[in-house]
Amino acid sequence: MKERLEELEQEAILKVEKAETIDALKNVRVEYLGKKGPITEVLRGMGKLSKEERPVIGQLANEVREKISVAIDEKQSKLEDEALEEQLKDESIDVTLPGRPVQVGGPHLLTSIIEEIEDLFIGMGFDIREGPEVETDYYNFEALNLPKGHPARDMQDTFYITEELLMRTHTSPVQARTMGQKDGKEPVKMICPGKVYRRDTDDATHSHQFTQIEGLLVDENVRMSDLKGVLQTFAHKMFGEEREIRLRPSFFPFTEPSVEMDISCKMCGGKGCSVCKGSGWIEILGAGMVHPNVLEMSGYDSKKYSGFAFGMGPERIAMLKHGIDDIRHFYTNDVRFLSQYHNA
Ligand code: 2NL
Repeated sequence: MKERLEELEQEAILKVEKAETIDALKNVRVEYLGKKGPITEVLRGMGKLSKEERPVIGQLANEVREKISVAIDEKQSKLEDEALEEQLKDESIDVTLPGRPVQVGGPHLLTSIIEEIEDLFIGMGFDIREGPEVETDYYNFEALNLPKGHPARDMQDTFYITEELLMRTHTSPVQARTMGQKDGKEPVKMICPGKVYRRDTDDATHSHQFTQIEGLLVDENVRMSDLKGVLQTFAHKMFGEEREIRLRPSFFPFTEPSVEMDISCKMCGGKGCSVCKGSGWIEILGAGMVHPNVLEMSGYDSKKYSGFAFGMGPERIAMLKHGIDDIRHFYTNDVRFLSQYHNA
């Protein structure tokens, strides 16, 4: 019996060593230490032994059982440690790996252009003003020397809400409102960016909704040379110091005299090319000295006060600056177009 127990011990220890999984180890435990196991069987047969042998074999059987049990427990915790180690290795995060790229948005090109123009004029001491997009006939037309029936109204046909309310056709009403607030006493030095509307058929260069930035400076002794100096500074900052400007006579109902400003063509340096259509000059804005009627209607004494005003289209400025050939690109919001200008 003693030999049998020693044999069982060796056998079991060998199986414990060979067990590579927790399940396999569990089977060894059941096989050797279970109720139907060989050690239990040995103990059951002890009745045949002599009085002297019984405690010796009993003690040995318990020792063998204990040794096998300890071996199984040790192996068990070793396997569990290994499993945990493995799991931690699988679940570990490499914090040095680059992150997944996230699509980052940015300002719309028109927003960037408008903010750039705003910054230039803020730098020259102009305020930024905003006003309603649904306007009265009075502020959109009357106050700007465009009485009912004036032929220039046809050019600015728009979306009417009622007889007297309409979508503004330009940002000039913001200027008329601002002058009105000053009671004809204080100077005005402002620009007003915003959306405007006209009843137009959309194509590569026309849109029924677009943006405008107008500027107005009213004070005592404001002259045409002030207009020229401010607009030249603007052109140099916006398009480059090497660009020249040119003022051509024009007509607007709200200014007299009126001019259109061109900048020299960068593509050909003034020689004439396809961009400037052979002339060497590119038109960028309209301007003029504020018509005395407009000053008087807003409460200014036109003998004491004078002013200049100008208006430009940010779409056109952006198209010239970036060589964009279709105004509809600004409004159709194709990210393949827009994302090109996120750092513009
Ligand atoms: C253009 C031309 C212009 C003005 C806008 C203006 C406003 C007041 C008084 C006088 Cl309140 N004038 N605005 C003057 C001349 C030209 O815009 O081609 N815009 C895109």
